[in-house]
Amino acid sequence: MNESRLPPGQQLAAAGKWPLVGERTGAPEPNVWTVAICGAVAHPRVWTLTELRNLPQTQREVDIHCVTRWSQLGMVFSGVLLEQLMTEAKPAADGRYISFVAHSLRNHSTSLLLDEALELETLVALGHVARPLGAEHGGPVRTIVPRRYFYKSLKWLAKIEVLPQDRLGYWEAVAGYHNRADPWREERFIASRVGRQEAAQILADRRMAGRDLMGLDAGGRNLAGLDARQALLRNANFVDAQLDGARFDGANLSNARLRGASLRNASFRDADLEGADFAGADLRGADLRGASLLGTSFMERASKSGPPRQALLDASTRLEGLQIEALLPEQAHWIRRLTEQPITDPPD
Ligand SMILES: Nc1nc2c(c(=O)[nH]1)N[C@H]1C(S)=C(S)[C@@H](COP(=O)(O)O)O[C@H]1N2
Ligand SMILES: [Mo]
Repeated sequence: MNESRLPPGQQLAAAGKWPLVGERTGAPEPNVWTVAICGAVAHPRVWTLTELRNLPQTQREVDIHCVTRWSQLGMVFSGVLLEQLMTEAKPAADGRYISFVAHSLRNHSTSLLLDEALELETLVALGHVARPLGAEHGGPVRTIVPRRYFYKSLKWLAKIEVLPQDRLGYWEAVAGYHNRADPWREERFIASRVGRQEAAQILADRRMAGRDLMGLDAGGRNLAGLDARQALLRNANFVDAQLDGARFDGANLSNARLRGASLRNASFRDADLEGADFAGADLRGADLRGASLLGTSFMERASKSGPPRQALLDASTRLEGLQIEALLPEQAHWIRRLTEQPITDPPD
């Protein structure tokens, strides 16, 4: 079954569905799209798309795993193996890293150890299921790096740089995503940006609004009424915290852990809740309108060790139909059932 192909903490996206994540379009297309190899290589060079298409093509079935907890298995991509291009370019002895740079407004990039990129059989992909790659998914050309979180797969590839030293990619630098990104080891984030003393002070003052507090550890804390509007709380730990009436409007809680938290009447208007975990949390009276819920979980999967933990939601929990559509299938199914049959008593 597919279960064994699913890394820890991931859930399947709906069959045939390929969510859009990150930048939605590249920069305006040049007349002639090229992919350049430069940096620590003996033979820097530039390929046009036609030249890439005329190189030997490889087809691969790849499972993709987004750090925001959705996976899609068996995606079929075709294109040129990075190895082929590197054989022509001949990396120098000191070329240890490889950075892929996008033709996009923010010059998005991501990097890998060169040896690792080759060993993982990185593909410079031109097609998806026998069709040209769609522009929203990085067409005409993107990289596909199997067995790494999908943020290592760059859309709109323009430049491949071989480097003696690593250059941190966009999400790795801005969002604190882990630089190796192995989904089987759940390498989602680097350690917290907040030191222990600073964290203690922040929790004592309860001043979180607008601050960058990635990975903050607030597990088990009493923070009722907290103001964390617009705070950057990716990967923060609020497990079993008391957060009744807390305000997280506009905050980024991507991949935050909120299992078992008490969140009655808390507000998450327009917050980023992608990949956040609310299993067992009390969300009665909470307002989640406008929040993005791709990969968010409210219910854990059934396990041998007992019944799955489920968040407590009822008719007073504010969610829009469209948001429920965006949830992963198992979650959406469960939430729909709940809204038809509201739960009023907390399970024990
Ligand atoms: N140029 C560019 N490439 C990117 C990103 C981005 O924002 N810009 N986001 C990354 C992330 S986080 C993911 S999950 C995948 C999403 O690819 P998709 O939109 O085709 O699903 O692209 C990766 N590559
Ligand atoms: Mo991602």
